[in-house]
Amino acid sequence: MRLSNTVLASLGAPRASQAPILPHYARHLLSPGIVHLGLGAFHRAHAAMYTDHAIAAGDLRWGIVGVSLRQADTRDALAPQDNLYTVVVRDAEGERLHVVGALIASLVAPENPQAVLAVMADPRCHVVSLTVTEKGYCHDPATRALNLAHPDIAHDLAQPDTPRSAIGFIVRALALRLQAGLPPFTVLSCDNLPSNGLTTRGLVLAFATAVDPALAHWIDVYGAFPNAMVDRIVPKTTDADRASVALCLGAEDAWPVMTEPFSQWVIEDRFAGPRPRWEDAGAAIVAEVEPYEKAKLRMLNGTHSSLAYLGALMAYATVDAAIADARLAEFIAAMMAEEIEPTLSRPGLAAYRATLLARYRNPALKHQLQQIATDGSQKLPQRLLGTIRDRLLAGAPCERLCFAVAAWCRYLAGKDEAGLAYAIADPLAGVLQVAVTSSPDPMDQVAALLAVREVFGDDLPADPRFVATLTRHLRNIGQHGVAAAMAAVATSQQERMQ
Ligand code: CS2
Repeated sequence: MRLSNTVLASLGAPRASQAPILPHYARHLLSPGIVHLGLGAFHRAHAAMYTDHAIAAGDLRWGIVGVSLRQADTRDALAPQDNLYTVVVRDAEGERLHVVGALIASLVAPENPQAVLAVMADPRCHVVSLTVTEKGYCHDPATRALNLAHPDIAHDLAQPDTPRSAIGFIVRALALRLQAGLPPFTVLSCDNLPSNGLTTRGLVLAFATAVDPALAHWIDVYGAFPNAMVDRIVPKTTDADRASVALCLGAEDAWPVMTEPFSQWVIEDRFAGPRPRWEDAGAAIVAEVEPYEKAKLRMLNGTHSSLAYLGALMAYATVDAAIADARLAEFIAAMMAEEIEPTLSRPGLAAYRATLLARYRNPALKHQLQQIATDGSQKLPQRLLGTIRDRLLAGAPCERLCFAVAAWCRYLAGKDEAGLAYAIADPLAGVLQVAVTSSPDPMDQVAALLAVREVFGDDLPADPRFVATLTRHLRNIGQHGVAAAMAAVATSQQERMQ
C-alpha cells in the first residue's frame, strides 16, 4: 500500500509507539500561495512543516508548489503519492511521524520551464522561497557578486524567457507579473548564506539590470527579500529509513525525510504581500536577523564543516561518531568558546554552544560527515573565513579555525588516514584538487589553494599570519596525523594563555 490521499484515513501501523500526525484539512481546496525552488529534504522538513501548521490552523491559501531545478527523482517519487510525504523526527528517546499535506504539486523545471513561470506569475502566489544550496546562487562566494560566466547565468541572460537558474526564474516571473499589473511576490531565501535576503536581492537586481533596467527599478522599489536564519539538521534519507517508515506508517513512502526535534526559523519582517502565520508554528518574525544568522553560520555550520573534514580524515562516518571522540569534542567546543563566540553579538552564546553539542550527539540521525563535507569552496567563506578575518583584524588567535581550513586542504587530497579514497563533490573540485596535489610541499599547496580567489578573496592570501598558520597546520597534519596535530594546537593555545 502506497501513501496517498485515499489511504490517509487508515494510516498508523500497530508497531508505531505514537500515532502519526496527519493532515486533516481539505487538501483539494488549497491554493498555490507559495512556489518553492529547490524541493530537497531540508525544505520538506523545515519551512514546509511551518506552512503545514498554518494551513492546519485554517488558512488554505498556502499550498506549496515545489520545483526541482535539475532532477525528476523527487517529483517521480511524490506524484504517485499525491505529493504527501512523511517527516520522521528522531532522537535517543524515539521517533514521531508527521505526514505533511502542504505540498500540492511538484514540477521539474527543465521539463517545462513555462509551467514553473506560470505558477510564479499566478496572482495567488505571494511567496517564492528557495533552498537551492550555496552553489545554486551562481555567485562568487568571496564577493557575493553574480558570476556572469556561470553557464546557467550566461544561458539565462541570452534566453531570459526559458530560464534554468533560480535567479533567472525569479527575474522572468517578476517581469511577467509587472506586465500583468500584479505586485511582486516576496523572495524568501532559506539557504545558509550570510544576509541571504540581501544577497539574493543583489543577485536578482544585477540580473534584472542586465535584462531590463526598468524591471530592475520596479523590483528595487516594490520587491521584498527578507533575510532569514534557518536551522534544522536533515540527513540524507536511506533505504533503511524508508523501510522503517513503511513499518511505522503502515504504508510505503518513497520519499520520506528524517530530522531532529530541534527546529528554528528567524525571519525578517519584510514582505511584499501576505504570508502564512509561520509564527504560530514557532518561527520568529523579527526586525533584525543578522545576529542570529551570523551566530548560526559561524557556530553551527562552521563547526559542522570543521567536524566533517577532521572527522572524515580520522575515518569517522557520522557526526555522532566523530563527536563521541573526546579529542574532537574538546577541540570543537574550544573553537566555539575561544575563537568564534568573541566575534558574535547574539545573547546566550554559552547555552547555544551546549545545545549544538547535544544536537551533534543525537544517535538516531546518523548524519554523514561526507554529506556536510560537500561543496566546501561554497561554504567555507561564510562558515570559517569570515570569522578568521574578524579574528585577524582584532589581532586575536584563530589557530583552531585555521586548523580546520588546513584539514579541508588535506581532505581535498581524496583519501582518509585509513587509506580509504572518496570523491570530492564541489563545483570547483577540479581546480582545488590540482592545487593540493601539484606539489608535495605544504607551502606550495597552500599558495596554490589561496590562488582560488573566489574562495579566499584578495585579503587572506596577502596576510602573512594566515598563510604561515595554514602552512604550519597542513605540514603538521601531513607529518603527525590529524589527532596528534590537533593535540599540538590545544597545547600551544594553553601555553600561550599561561
Ligand atoms: C550542514 C547543514 O550539510 C551541511 O553543510 O552544515 O546542512 C546543517 O545541517 C544545517 O544548516 C542545519 O541547520
